[in-house]
Amino acid sequence: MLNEAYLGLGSNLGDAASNIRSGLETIRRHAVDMKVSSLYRTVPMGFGSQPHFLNVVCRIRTRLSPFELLHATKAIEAGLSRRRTFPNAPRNLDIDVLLYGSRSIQTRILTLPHPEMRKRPFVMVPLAELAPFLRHPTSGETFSEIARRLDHGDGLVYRLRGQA
Ligand code: PH2
Ligand code: MG
Ligand code: MG
Repeated sequence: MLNEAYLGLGSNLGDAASNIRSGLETIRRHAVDMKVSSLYRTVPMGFGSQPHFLNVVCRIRTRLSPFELLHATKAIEAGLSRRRTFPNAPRNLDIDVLLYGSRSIQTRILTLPHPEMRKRPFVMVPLAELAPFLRHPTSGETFSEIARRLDHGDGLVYRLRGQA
């Protein structure tokens, strides 16, 4: 069975653009097709004095289950030698599963839809670029409505170019 999933990628350590590019290349191997948002430069949220992030969101169609997909993203992060020092520390590459169809999942290792996504301009702006009219599975709002409502003043989210 093919399922549609959305993933968020972020990097603020080392060569962030190249980390995101190689993350995307590996994700592509787990997907029958993939569409990637523009690349965004974003202000770090939740942790002040850090380098800026590069963020993208991608949509894939995949035969992997949600847990297989989560496992794959962890393997890709580990392959890019992400150092887990402390929560929200700078990272080579962070890949978050945002959505898996309209599934709601609540387990210790995976919560879908991603519980923080609606608060995060660095997720919602690229997501609204890919799927403006798709609705959040639990709130029912479209992604463009959510993105518009979020405060992204002061260069919080800055579109760099048309494809990561
Ligand atoms: N990821 C976080 C916390 N804060 N801020 C930005 N701008 N981009 C991120 O990817 C990000 C963050 C936790 O994973
Ligand atoms: Mg994250
Ligand atoms: Mg993560």
